[in-house]
Amino acid sequence: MRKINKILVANRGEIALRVMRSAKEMGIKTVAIYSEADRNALHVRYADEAVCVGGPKSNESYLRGDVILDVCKKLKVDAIHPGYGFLSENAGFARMVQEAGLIFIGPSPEAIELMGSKLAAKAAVAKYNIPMVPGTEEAITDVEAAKVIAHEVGFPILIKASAGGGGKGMRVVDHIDMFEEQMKLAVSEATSAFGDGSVFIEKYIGSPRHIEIQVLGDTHGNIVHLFERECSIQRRHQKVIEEAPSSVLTPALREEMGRCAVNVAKACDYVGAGTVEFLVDENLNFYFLEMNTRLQVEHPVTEQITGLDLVKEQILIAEGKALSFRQEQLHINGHALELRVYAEDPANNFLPDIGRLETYKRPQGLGVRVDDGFEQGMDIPIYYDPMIAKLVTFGKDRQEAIDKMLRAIDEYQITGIETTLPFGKYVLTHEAFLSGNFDTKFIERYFAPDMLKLQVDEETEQVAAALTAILLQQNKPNATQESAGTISNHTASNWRTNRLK
Ligand code: MV4
Repeated sequence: MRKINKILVANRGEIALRVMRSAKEMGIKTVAIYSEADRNALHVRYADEAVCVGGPKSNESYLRGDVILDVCKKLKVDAIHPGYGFLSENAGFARMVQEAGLIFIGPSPEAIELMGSKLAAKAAVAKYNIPMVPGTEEAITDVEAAKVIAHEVGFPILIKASAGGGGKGMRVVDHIDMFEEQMKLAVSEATSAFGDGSVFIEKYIGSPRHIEIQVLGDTHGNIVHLFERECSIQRRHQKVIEEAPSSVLTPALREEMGRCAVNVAKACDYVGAGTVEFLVDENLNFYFLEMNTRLQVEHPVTEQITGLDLVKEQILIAEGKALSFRQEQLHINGHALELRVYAEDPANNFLPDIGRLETYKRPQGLGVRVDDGFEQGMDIPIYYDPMIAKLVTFGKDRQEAIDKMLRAIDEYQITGIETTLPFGKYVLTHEAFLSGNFDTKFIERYFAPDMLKLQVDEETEQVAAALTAILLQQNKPNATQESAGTISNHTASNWRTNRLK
């Protein structure tokens, strides 16, 4: 047991703020680090102390583990929270933190390392009888031997990089004739991206859902799961909308996947908050993919349905405390959605759109949570992830969460840059999303940029119809100016905000 009095947050933006808020509630002092591009950032102002650690580029600042450790020594920091991205899944950094006598708020370097290799992860969990996609258990090196295996597995197959993430080094092969060429491409892509050319084969699951399970493990060997998040709405391996719970899991399947996730965590003696990723096919067969050894971007949806503060739990675990609840005490309450608001232009192939937030007004009200790191007038720096905010809604059921999200999107006012808000509205009103019957191919299948134009056209049409009605009303001899004026004001203001999106 080791009391934490001061935490350095080795991150920026919304997640740095998110972590500091929980620390503050626990009476823990906070230290921010920042780059030259983030001098005026909110996380810098929020922290009790803040130190500039270098230039705007990540590898000059947020990735400088050595500089960060120096700051910790100078400011007598007890623990480092890495957030997500940057150093969060760097086993070498976690080890350096430990060796400096500090607490890394996360799993052991060994667990990070093990789960960083997909092949090692699959081998480690194999003894727990976890369902996995059929394929090779080891890296393939010999093309002819690999072809034999590909035949056994059956085409189409997927060649994956063991060190991979975010779909890099992944190749679908439909026919044996293409195998050798695709394998060579996968190996060279993996070598240049990860410095490790190990690849393996899996049966290709054509239109899977991506469902992940949140787990928490303490240093006393207790591990629980906090149910699932449905993350199938993705674009080029970047999640766009997440929700909890999933509309397809039955209580029995949820329990089974939860038990598997807990076993995956056991297989690497997992400590802290982690996420076990599964693919789920159209017959609701599920397969373990990999484990993410960090707090994830989309953790708020789990917080909303469980009532737990995941950052607080991480900190308590890091202090050596035992989990204060057992699996049987955890229940799903209500439904939560998260829309990631990116500074990208959905009408222009999601091109990153940098610039100043000329107008920035957050939606508010019951069941709406905005995790962000910006204020009106700030510039979005070009050096980092273009996510502006996570818009989270929570309702008694899925429909209420959707209604709140649509209301919140309309209320959100952002000008100066294009955002993915209109794209979110498109998805949230799409029949496939509403029915719950969708998978990772949703965007590919249903979205083209001109659909947003249609959406705007529809709104414009509605406004035109309303204006016509008002004009007709005004022309009626007994209509009062006042009532017509009220309608017109309301309509005009809606028209303006809708146009801004
Ligand atoms: C797969 C798959 C189909 N079959 N594995 C993509 C990133 C990496 N985490 C795993 N990924 C996939 N693995 C087999 N055997 C399809 C994907 C995949 C995907 C997975 C989750 C969410 C979105 C995705 C988009 C394209 C492909």
